Amino acid sequence: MLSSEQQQQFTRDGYLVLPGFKSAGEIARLRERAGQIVNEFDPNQGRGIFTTRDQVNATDDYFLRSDNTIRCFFEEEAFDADGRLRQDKSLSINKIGHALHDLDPVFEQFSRDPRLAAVARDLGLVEAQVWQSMYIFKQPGIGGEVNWHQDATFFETTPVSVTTFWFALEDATIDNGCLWVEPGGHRGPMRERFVRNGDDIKMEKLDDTPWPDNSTAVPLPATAGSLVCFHGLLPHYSAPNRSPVSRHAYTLHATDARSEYSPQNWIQRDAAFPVRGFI
Ligand SMILES: O=C(O)CCC(=O)C(=O)O
Repeated sequence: MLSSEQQQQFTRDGYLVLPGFKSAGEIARLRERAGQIVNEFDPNQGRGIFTTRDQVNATDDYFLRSDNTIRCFFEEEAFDADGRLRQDKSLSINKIGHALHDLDPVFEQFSRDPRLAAVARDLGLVEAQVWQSMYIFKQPGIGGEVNWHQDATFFETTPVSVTTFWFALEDATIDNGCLWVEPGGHRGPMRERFVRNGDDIKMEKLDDTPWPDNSTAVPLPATAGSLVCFHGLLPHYSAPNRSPVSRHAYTLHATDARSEYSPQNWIQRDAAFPVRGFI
């Protein structure tokens, strides 16, 4: 599926952009289904807000129980001082997570794709296991920043194997909060570990290496339909969306079953709900 040049690029830079990977029809079906899920979501069931600012304190029961279910999270700036939504519910949700790929037939069809399985294999995931899916809205005006992080923080394996598959469902631009990455930054250390013990969550500091700044970070604008793949140690970030247009994206996080998956990762599966690959 990938040329040796693309594979070398991934090894060198820690990421790879594949424009036009998903068709307009596939994207339209996913967007429509996400809209239905939000429409059916009753905010009184849970007012979970998603923020990457002080993520440990923001982690609550609503978040923890979204590990193997489907839940909607509000943008941090969705509510006014009186607790009322500032804009329509459909423009207030930050993301839907985290088991869409296993529990929703439309998301499952999008995520379980032989072409995706081939890309994963070419990137070194010999026995891919897909642990997490997120539909990220990055809403106009209030879309929250995603602070610098590495995905291996959340999906620790020995050796490191987590790989992110990020699909642009709309054009992602500097204005509406596209991804930023540090080319080659995946050769640096893992800085933090998000550790779960039962319902107790901790962020452990592992290394003091600073996060990238403007001198090393580059934006990754991506047209709708693009797939961006990145290495689990690649530092990445996205700015708040202050523009009038949304930036919908869908992400999958997969590890290699040949590596050892930490029993302290926040998402665990068992025989009743086994983790599966891309096909
Ligand atoms: O889409 C974004 O803004 C960030 C996504 C991300 O950090 C991830 O999927 O790991």
